Amino acid sequence: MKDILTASYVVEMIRTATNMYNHGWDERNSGNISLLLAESDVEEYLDINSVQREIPTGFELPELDGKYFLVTGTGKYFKNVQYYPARDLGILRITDHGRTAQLLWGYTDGGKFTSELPAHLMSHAARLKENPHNRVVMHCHPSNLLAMTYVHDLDSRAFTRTLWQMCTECIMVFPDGVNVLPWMLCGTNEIGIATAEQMRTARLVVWAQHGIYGVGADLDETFGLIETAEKAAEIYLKVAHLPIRTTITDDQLHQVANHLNVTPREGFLN
Ligand code: 2HA
Ligand code: ZN
Repeated sequence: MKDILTASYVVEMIRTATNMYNHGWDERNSGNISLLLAESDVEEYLDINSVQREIPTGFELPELDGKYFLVTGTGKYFKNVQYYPARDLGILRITDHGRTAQLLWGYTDGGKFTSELPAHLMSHAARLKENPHNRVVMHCHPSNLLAMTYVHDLDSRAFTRTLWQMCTECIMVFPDGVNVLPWMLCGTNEIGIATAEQMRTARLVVWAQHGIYGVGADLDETFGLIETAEKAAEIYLKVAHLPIRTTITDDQLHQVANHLNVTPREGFLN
């Protein structure tokens, strides 16, 4: 069997966590990533009949039974993942109607999956219904998006419109917009259910005064989605306190969308 540390999905996960840390999005133990794996991807590197431990998830989600995920560990620092991947990452198989995660590899210090597993797995289930190619759920604490939730209207339409107006290509990268949840207690099934519900209509969900969730078909695409929204929030914070003399109009946003063949979220443009 091949060495799991050479698997492209493990290598990419390590690079992504490191890059997110270097962007300042994941201070201390913040942030978490989950990546859906095909059984064939896992079998190449691990004996899938050799379960190291069974860990209760604390919720039910029958539609993910039999699915495999590479998931960052709870309490682990993204800056360290590159040095201790077998300790800070784990490969899980979901069973028992979603109630149990079978650990096949990782969390070697006796640790377990991220405290935000409910939001991750519920978001995977919700997004797979919208896009069968979805593989990634990513959470982090980018400073500008977070800051924006203190000074901007938290209505999803208003928040999205502001981001779209900050950089011409935002509407191309997230035509489905951004959904915003008010402050809620993190790490709970309740915030997981609320996040998954918002994921039905957008691939980005902001948690006010906390951070953001992004989803996508691969790690690069999902990173790029969050990166683009964070850049727009940065521009917003640079200009919000200055007299605004010009902006991107709705007519211009329609022109960009038509030119790039994307459909903006229904009702978000005038
Ligand atoms: O501790 O970011 O939301 C990881 C988190 C919790
Ligand atoms: Zn967080």
